[in-house]
Amino acid sequence: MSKHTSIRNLIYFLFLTLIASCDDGDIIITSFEFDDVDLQLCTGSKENEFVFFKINESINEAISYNFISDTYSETTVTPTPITINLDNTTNSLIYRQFSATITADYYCSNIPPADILVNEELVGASGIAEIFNEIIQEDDNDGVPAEDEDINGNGNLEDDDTDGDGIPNYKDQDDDNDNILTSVELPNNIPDNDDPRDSDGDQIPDYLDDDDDNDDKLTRNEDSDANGNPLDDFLDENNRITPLYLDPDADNAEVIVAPSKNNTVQTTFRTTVTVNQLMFDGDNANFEDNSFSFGFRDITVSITTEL
Ligand SMILES: [Ca+2]
Ligand SMILES: [Ca+2]
Ligand SMILES: [Ca+2]
Ligand SMILES: [Ca+2]
Repeated sequence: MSKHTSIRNLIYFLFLTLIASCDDGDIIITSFEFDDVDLQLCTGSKENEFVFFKINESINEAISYNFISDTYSETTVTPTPITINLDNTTNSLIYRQFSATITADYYCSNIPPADILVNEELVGASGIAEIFNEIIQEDDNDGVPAEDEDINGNGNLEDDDTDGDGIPNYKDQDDDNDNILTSVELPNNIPDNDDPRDSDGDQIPDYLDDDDDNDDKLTRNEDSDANGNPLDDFLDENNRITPLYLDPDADNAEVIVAPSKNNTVQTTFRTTVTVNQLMFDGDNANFEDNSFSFGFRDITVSITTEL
């Protein structure tokens, strides 16, 4: 075969391919390639509308699922999954191929970029979307890793509550209810030594000790100005050296102060989105991925509760 013949054949082949794809007017997809990209979320233009989407930048493709729900929020646990039937209006799964790389703005901005064209589009004809939101992690960020707040060592973090305030230690910013945060009581200021500080040497680390100088006066009551902070109370305000709660020889009177009521927990929510029994029309009626998983999306927020 001459060089010219083979080039001509190639051109002919390309021409045929072009005809086939133009004539068809529809694309044939057997599966989607979005496993390795992050699930993203935007609020839609309609009230209570959410748009979950994944963008595969390397192939200029994206898949989205938009729905309307007055019960879904990223920070609300769904006791049972929310299920919604696709209806192609307010609840749609849409796959698109673009002329260029898109960004999240394509879904999140009210005005989509004008210079990006949709080359191909597939809309799910029917299917059942399942949206599930759960808490996967809670931590008080107090400097003690959650697993180390398993005081009784039984592997269950929920039943360790040193100070009896109803909050398990791994979610309690002040584990001994002495009004000094664990994050403040923990450091021992000794380089290369991870042992928590124990000021009075009673083998109870300060962050779990409600009487840090062992003078039989509760730390939270060694708060002369009763402002809820024992760190700013000294025997001699001019020569501030050791706070009263760490000074066993100070003759300060006890002031009855209640434990602080506010507690802040870093909470990670995970939303998982799946569209089951997914069907397309026409040339894609034999689509194989009829249970399409969008994967999950995590969001971490600070939640402050009042005891
Ligand atoms: Ca804690
Ligand atoms: Ca303490
Ligand atoms: Ca004390
Ligand atoms: Ca004080």
